[in-house]
Amino acid sequence: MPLARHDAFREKQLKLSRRAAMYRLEMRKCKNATDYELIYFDLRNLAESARLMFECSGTKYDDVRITASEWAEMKKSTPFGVLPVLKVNGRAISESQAINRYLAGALGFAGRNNFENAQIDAFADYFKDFRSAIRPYTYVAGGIREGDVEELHKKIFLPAVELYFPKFCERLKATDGDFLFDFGVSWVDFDIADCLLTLLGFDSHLLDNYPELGRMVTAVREIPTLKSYFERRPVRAI
Ligand SMILES: N[C@@H](CCC(=O)N[C@@H](CS)C(=O)NCC(=O)O)C(=O)O
Repeated sequence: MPLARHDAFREKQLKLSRRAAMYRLEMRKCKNATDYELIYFDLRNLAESARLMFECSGTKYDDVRITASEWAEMKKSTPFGVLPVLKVNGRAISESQAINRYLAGALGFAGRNNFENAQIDAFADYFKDFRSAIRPYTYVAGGIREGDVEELHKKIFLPAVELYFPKFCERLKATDGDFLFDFGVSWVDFDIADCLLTLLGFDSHLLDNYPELGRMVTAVREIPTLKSYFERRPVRAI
C-alpha cells in the first residue's frame, strides 16, 4: 500500500477505535444511570443468573431479598404473584427467563444476532425442561418437601441427568472455549452453572461422567469479575 494511503487508512482506523471507546464509555454511563432493583427471596435459584450478570458486568443493582411475611404483603402487587421481579427505573419485569433475556441484552450476555439468541434460548429451554423433570427430587433434597430422597435420586434424578446432560456435553465439545458458545460467556452459561452448583451440593459425583460441564462450571467461577462475588455471596442450599 503506498505510504499516503497507508497513513490515511491508519488515521481512519484510529478514529474508529476512538469512537468505539467513546461509545463503550457512554454505554457504561447509561448502564450505571439505570436504576435496577432485583426482588426475590433469600435464595439463589431463579434470581442468581441475573445477579451474576450484574456482578460480572460491574453494574450497580439493589439485591432485595424479602422474607415470607414481607411476601404476604407484596404478592398482590407483583405482575404474576410470583418472584423474581426486576424493576428497571421503577418498571417491573416478571418471569426469570424474561429477566435473564432482558439483562443479557442490556449488559452484554446475549448473542450477536437473532440466530445466536435463538441458540441460547434453545439450550436455556432445554435446561428448564431438565429442571422441571428433577423438581420432585430437588424439593426433597433441598428440604422443601418430605420424601424418600434416595428413591427420588434413583428414579427421577439420575434418569433425567442421563437424558439431558449428554446434549450439553456435545455442545461444549463443539466449541473452542469453556462456554456453550464460541462468542463468549452468555446468560445460559450462568443459568446452567449456578444450578449445577446447587445440584453438586446434593450429589458431589454428579459431573463425574460429564467433564465438559465440570469445566464450564469452573470457567464461570473463575471469571475474574465474578471471583470475589463467589467468595462473598450468601451461602444458600438453593
Ligand atoms: N415461571 C416463574 C416461576 C416463579 C416462581 O414460581 N417463583 C416462586 C419462587 S421460586 C414464588 O414466587 N413462590 C411464591 C408464591 O408462589 O407465592 C419464573 O421463572 O419466574
